[in-house]
Amino acid sequence: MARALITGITGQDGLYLAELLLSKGYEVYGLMRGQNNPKRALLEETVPDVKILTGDLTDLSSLLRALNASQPDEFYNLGAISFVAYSWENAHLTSEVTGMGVLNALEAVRLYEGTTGKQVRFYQASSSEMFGKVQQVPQNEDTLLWPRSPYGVAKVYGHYMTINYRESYGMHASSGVLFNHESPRRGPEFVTRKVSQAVARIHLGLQDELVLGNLDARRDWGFAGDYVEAMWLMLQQDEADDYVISTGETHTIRALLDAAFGAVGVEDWSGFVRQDPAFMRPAEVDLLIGDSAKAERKLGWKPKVSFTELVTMMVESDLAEQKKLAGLS
Ligand code: NDP
Ligand code: GDR
Repeated sequence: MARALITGITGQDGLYLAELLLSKGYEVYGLMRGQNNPKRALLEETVPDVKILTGDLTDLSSLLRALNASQPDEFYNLGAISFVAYSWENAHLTSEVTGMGVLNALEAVRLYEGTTGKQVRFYQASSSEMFGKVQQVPQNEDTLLWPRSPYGVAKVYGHYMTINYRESYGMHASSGVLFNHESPRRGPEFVTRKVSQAVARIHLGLQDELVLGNLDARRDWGFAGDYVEAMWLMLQQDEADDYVISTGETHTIRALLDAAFGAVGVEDWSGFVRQDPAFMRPAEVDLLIGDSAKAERKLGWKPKVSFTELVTMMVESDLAEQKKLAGLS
């Protein structure tokens, strides 16, 4: 039975990846941080077969302990401080976790491989935020990186460190440059979920308005369930490599609002949405649109869920959740 260790197990992608690997017959271990993590109950309810180990990406010895306990064939490094807006206020912490945390994970795997003689295939969760200031459209594996946030800078460090460990030590280390991917499990601080939750609440008469920042930014949004399949496919290849994972379509936040309000039959949402500079970023990533031709050619990967299907899925899920919370169902 193949074994996998996932950092970031309590996050959106950790849950989907754990479900995917369990369905393939893997023994799945998840690294969870903190002595009393509030997401433990959700984790145990969603994927009860995951074996939970405690540890933190900033603590190398905890990673080594987790490797020794799980003896994995595959290590998926999904753990990070992942909210871009937060990274300006917590630049040092973001660098420690999202940047240096990758070095700790790679180093732990290298040391583990050295003492056990086993090979561990490594996946690094890199990001389209690394592209930052628009240099080329669409963005692919060769596009110049010009990050625009402390988060983006930290991800660039982790990306190149992954490549460096592959080239220096021959490690099977791959970096997936994933564009935004969403789901009903997306954290409510991210714009898609903030919108789907608010639309559900407005529709049910539980909320009057939705306050947002920049409505003109464009993102290439896909479904998280599709994207974790790409992570797994990368580690099944004979050679480790880097891949852009995206849909190849881009939409503004305004188009997101059209789709989300449209899902509850509202065509003109202008009376419900207010802009507030508090949600604007010191430097914005204006346009993301990915070119995943390499992933399609080499991994046979293509996204399945469309933008409209994704937004509708999220609004419907939030409608059901909000009704339950408000005692309406
Ligand atoms: P989430 O924010 O949902 O999850 C992040 C995970 O990292 C959580 O499990 C969190 O644990 C964990 N974590 C935070 N700090 C630490 C730490 N010090 N040590 C160990 N674990 C820690 O992110 P997603 O699931 O959306 O994303 C997964 C990864 O993919 C992240 O690295 C993200 O940056 C990257 N990515 C995401 C994209 C997206 O669109 N979703 C696109 C491209 C890249 P806790 O619950 O305890 O806070
Ligand atoms: P992003 O996602 O920064 O792309 O990072 P987010 O959903 O936070 O922002 C997307 C765009 O929406 C604009 N926006 C707002 N964003 C938020 N969160 N809240 C608002 O009120 C709001 N109003 C407008 C933003 O300015 C931005 O342009 C996500 C994370 O998952 C990263 O970890 C990941 O690496 C990248 O996607 C790819």
